[in-house]
Amino acid sequence: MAMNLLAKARAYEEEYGRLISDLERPSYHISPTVGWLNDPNGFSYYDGKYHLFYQYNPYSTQWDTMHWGHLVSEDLLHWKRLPAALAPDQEYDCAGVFSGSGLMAPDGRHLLMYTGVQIVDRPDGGREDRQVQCLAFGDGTDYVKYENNPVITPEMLPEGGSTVDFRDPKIFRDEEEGCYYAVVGSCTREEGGNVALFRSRDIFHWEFVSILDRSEQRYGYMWECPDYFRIDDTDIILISPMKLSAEGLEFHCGNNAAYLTGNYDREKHTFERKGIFSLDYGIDFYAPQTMTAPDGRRIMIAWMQTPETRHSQPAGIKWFGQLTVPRELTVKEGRLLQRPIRELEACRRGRVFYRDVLLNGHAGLAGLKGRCVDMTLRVRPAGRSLYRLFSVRIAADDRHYTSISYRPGDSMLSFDRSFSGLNHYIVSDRDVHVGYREGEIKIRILIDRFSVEAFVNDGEQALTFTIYTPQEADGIFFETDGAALLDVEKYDMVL
Ligand code: DQQ
Repeated sequence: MAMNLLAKARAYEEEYGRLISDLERPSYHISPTVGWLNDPNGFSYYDGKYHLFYQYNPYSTQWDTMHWGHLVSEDLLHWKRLPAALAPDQEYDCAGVFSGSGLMAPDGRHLLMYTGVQIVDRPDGGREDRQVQCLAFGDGTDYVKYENNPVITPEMLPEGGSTVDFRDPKIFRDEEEGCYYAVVGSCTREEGGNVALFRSRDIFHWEFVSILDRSEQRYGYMWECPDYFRIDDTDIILISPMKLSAEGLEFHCGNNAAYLTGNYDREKHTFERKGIFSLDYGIDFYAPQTMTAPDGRRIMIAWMQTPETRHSQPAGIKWFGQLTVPRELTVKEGRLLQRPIRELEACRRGRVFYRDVLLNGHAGLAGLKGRCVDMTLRVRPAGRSLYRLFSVRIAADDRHYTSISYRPGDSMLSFDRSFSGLNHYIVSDRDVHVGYREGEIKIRILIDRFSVEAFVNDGEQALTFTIYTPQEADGIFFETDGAALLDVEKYDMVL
């Protein structure tokens, strides 16, 4: 059975993946070989290459029994598709090979740690998931599951730990201690989501250490896809909390992606939280995962969709689900900054540059159009009076546009994709407060065929959303209420 499911998935993606032309896909964002993609998994550097796996159902564009798809790259930019890495072919993972992480094992093999899901009988006669943490080892292409899986079971959690919601191990090595830790997403009925910490000396035998942080019924009932890392002197935990209630403009209702800042006490294994913030103020961003590049950069990548928008698919699409561009993370004044990886700049072609363009009303500029674009806008008041509104419309034609608008009077940035061609009744607009700089704002916008990622004021905030506007809609226009000066630097992205 073991070989069959993986061999079947590999044969399927080989046969049907080739039927999808490059033009039907995003140009510089990752999409599945065929079928469905969700969370990034196993993001790691192994044997001189970046490896990136993803939650994968090759057989349809809907979420179903999860496999792991696989890509490899030397520069985080050009990705080569490899055959599917894991299939749900064991008793303990037959209902899905859920999310997890990757690392080089002590013996030099590539180690994947993932959640195995099985459906079991409940004492009351019902059926429910049972989620356990498992290992697989490989050479960078082929992986074999560990014969003594699972290595972490929910019974190792303190009393009240869920056997149903216990998933997404992120493994990391503590060089000083010479051991391994894994953070795992979990929850209790009383407190909601939490992050559980486990430790191992040899990666095979694990012990529960502590609960690092918890929702206390304020930030969602379950925390998925946790990650932990330290940048400068700040400890950061990433979480994907499920079913949050909106809080101001920071969190929206439903599934969010958030980060916790604070201090991790390495002796007591406690985390003292200082802040909790949204990771992305757009609509389609979930389940991020990070890795450390060989040069020390902390790089994050995320699923560019959320569970809520998973059914809003254009008719006839042969793939569904994209990943964001990899983003470099740094910390400034206790907050994360996110910038697209610098490697992306190698794709820039055909520079168009304008300085000090006086805008007052509606304007288009020669050379500004495109659906695979990296464009930076700098806007500021023209003279002493403050403009009331600046707006850029992208992916525009006479029926469609997607807009990003800034109102300096109340430091509000808004985007709206209502006219991007999707005919589903889904959330299409969002507002976010941005830092006030005397009416100045800088926005870097990455447009790909099916998405927009905006980075505000050098990465202080990011907003990500998908668009399925017809590709012919490639106009870029500006609109102001009041006079403003604009600098534009725009490149076509050619991979
Ligand atoms: N997706 C995976 C889970 C994870 C969720 C299943 C987050 O492991 O918790 O496809 O999107």
